[in-house]
Amino acid sequence: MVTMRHHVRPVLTVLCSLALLAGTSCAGERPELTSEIVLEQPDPTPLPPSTDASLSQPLEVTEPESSVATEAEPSPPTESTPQDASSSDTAGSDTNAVIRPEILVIRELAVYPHDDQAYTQGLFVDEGVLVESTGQPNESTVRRVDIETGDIIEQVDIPNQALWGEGLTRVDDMFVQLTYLAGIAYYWDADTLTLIKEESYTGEGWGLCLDGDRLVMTDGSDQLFFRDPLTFEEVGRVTVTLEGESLTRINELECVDGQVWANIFTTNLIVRIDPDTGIVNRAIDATALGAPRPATSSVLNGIAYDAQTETFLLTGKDWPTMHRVVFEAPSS
Ligand SMILES: [Ca+2]
Repeated sequence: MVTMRHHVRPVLTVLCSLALLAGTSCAGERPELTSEIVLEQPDPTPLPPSTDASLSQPLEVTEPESSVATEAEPSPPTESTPQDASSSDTAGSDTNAVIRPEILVIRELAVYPHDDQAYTQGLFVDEGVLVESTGQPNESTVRRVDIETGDIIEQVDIPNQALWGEGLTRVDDMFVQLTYLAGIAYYWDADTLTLIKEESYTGEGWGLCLDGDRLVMTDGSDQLFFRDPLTFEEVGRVTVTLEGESLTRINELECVDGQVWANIFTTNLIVRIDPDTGIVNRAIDATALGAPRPATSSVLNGIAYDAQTETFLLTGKDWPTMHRVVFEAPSS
């Protein structure tokens, strides 16, 4: 049993409601996924700005954290404990304290066209040009896209059209692209989009980004997997927690300045994760984008950081729009 101060419970409740309304969970109740299922669109419940000064206090728990990764996941690493969150801005001194994320809001700077036939699975900005990985059998591609016009500059199909393209990032002079269930990582020449090599891995492939000298990868669970960028060998992993509870269905990723931004599958929730601890230290409700969504499968997915403008680009599966945004503290 975990008890919380009544005045902070709504924060976790609202955040988790985004996932729960979409059939997912913040509490580690991960459904079995045998395919990239289509779920109902999340209820567009807006996340109110956090203006309650009392929310700056950490949650209190009566028992040490022990419920993380109770699924058939591999054992979590020992470093995944709230008290190790020294890099979090909200870290407390209580060894039982639960780190609570800062709630940010989206400020939209521009809206651009996006191919509404692009089932976006990976999104990356490469020197001002979008590089996008799309999924679905017979529709999986790697493409270069003009950010502002949405025009496809160059596109190649993945070699096996029975597979799904998934997360994508850049490593040296290559783009690395996951596949959903095949355990294959494609390495593409970043200049010519020709296939250089393949590496293999175990399990599902969802999101991918490069954090310094290691890849960060998700598989739909509550784990961030760290891999060698060239051999794809696993070099570590961490369990992701939101207010002390396992956070599952972590999808598309973006590594920025040592932190990992992530879409949470089938929700409008975007989080920032400290990869050293797995703790979510920022949370954003992207419902405010108000993007047209042509189908129930058209969930928010695709987050890329444009270093030239210090902005993020967000889109979704088959969304007709791409959104340039910044995340910031709510105005008081
Ligand atoms: Ca990305």
